[in-house]
Amino acid sequence: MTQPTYNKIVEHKTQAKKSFALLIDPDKTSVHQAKKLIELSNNAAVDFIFVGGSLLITDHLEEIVKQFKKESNIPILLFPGSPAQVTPYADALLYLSLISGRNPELLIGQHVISAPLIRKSGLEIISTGYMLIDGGNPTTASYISNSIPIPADKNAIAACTAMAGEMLGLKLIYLDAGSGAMNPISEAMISAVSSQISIPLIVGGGITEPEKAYRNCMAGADMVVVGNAVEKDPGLIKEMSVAIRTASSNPSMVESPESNGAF
Ligand code: 1GP
Repeated sequence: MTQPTYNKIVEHKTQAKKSFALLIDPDKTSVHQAKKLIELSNNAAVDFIFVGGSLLITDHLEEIVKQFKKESNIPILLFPGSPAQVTPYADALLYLSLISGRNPELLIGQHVISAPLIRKSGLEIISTGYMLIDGGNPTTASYISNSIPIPADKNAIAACTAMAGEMLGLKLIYLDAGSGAMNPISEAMISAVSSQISIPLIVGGGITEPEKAYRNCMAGADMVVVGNAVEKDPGLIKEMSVAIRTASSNPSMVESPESNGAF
């Protein structure tokens, strides 16, 4: 099966081009607001759109995805909190395994139940090692997942978890402090993880400042995800995009695994 969306993510990484993903949570975004976000995303050259959330109270996820497909060429990746959040109209699905937790349901259980449905959807499937990191406050993701996030200062645990994910064959690692996290993930942890893996690294959760998005990229994030802050101030889309693009033109601060002394 072809993997155009994943290939694009890898291509960006190979070219040291940092990616900006805008997260749209259908529970917090009306179809009308989504239309505005499409326009802003097109203008700011957002690289990817993630759609999903930990809960799904509303029923317009599919409508938002269709609207985006109609008015934008930006690839749409489903970022599902549950198998209920799957629609064939997106480009790809982040097939998340919560490798930071020890809840078997989110490591493999839900996947077994949803596998036939997901295959039938025809979506491009991107297996993703999803890692929740403590962001200083309980987030919906940490509560719903019934798992303990990795402590924010345990960089070696995060690095080893990501390494294991890569060696198990996962294609992306997503470090997430959870939507609306009080503390975003530290650059030290991003750097420790990034230096130990070769697959693309996504970082999100609690990023409210373009400067932080820039620093995350410089620390080794290949893609930065922002949701909550943009819901509050859609004007940030442009600023985040500029900051992430600026990082693409500067050499990353990531050291090689041999020299960084992570262990
Ligand atoms: C959450 O990483 C995403 O899963 C984005 O987080 O909504 O806090 O930007 P925010």
